[in-house]
Formats: sequence, C-alpha cells, structure tokens
Amino acid sequence: MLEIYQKEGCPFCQKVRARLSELGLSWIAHSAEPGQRSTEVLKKISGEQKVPFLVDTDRNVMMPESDDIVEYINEHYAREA
Ligand SMILES: N[C@@H](CCC(=O)N[C@@H](CS)C(=O)NCC(=O)O)C(=O)O
Repeated sequence: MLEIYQKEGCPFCQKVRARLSELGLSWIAHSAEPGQRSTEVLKKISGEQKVPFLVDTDRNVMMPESDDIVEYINEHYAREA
C-alpha cells in the first residue's frame, strides 16, 4: 500500500496526489498538520516534518521530495495501474 504524509494546502503534496489520481491508484493519506498524531509518526520515521513523504509498505520504501516520489510512482506503478 502507498501511504502519503501530506498537507491539504501543500502544492508539492498536490502534485503527488494528482499523479496518484491520474493513475487510478489507491493510497492512504496521513494528514501531517500541526498537532496531528501522524505528524509525530512522520517525525519518527523521516526525522523531520517536511511533506510530502511516501511510505510504500509493499516494497519497504520510504522517500521524501515530491519529484522523487512522482518518479518512483511512475517507475513502479504507472504500468501496473
Ligand atoms: N522540495 C520539497 C519541498 C517540500 C516542502 O517545502 N514542503 C513544505 C510544505 S508545502 C513543508 O513540509 N514545510 C515544512 C518543513 O520543511 O518542515 C518537495 O518537492 O517535496
């Protein structure tokens, strides 16, 4: 499963969400707004609060940076969608 730590108003997160939607993929969105429990989880797993942050539980991959996330999705999921 693809899990994205993200914020609604974040344009970098929007870019990732748009690509996931274009490909018709399912994902879990974790809201990393201040005060949310997901924000604490994000800090633990990534070491910072920056979003978007991808966790691919199927491939055991964790990744920051929207461009890298989109590239990863294209490489591993575009043909499977
Ligand atoms: N280069 C990054 C930029 C991400 C970014 O700046 N995200 C902002 C929200 S739009 C953020 O999380 N800022 C909080 C922080 O850097 O701790 C990307 O493309 O993913």
